[in-house]
Amino acid sequence: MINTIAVSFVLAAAAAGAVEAKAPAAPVREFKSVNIEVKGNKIWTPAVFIVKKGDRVRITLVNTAPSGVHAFAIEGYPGTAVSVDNKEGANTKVVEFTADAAGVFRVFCPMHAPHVGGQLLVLE
Ligand SMILES: [Cu+2]
Repeated sequence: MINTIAVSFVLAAAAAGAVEAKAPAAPVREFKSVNIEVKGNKIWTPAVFIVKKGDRVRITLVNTAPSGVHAFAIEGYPGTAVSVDNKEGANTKVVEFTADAAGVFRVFCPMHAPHVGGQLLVLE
């Protein structure tokens, strides 16, 4: 009788463990990048984002450049393009996506060609 109860308890515990053994969610890689201006050069800094394929990526963008609105986009990742105002209280936007393709992708401001660019590196 005691053995039967003990076996039942072990089986129940094993079943409970099996329910909890789900695949872990992809990690979220968080970044904050600020747009600054140095002697007329507009720069998102940091401008290099290194993640692994499958990661969820969240980049908070803050525009402090006095020249006005600037944009942010990652070539090859549609949906990452946003414009960010520089007005206090309205100068932050969040870009979020899944890094589902490995490689090197250009980060740039679609509004201003001479903007200092960056890179998204998605590792296999
Ligand atoms: Cu710009």
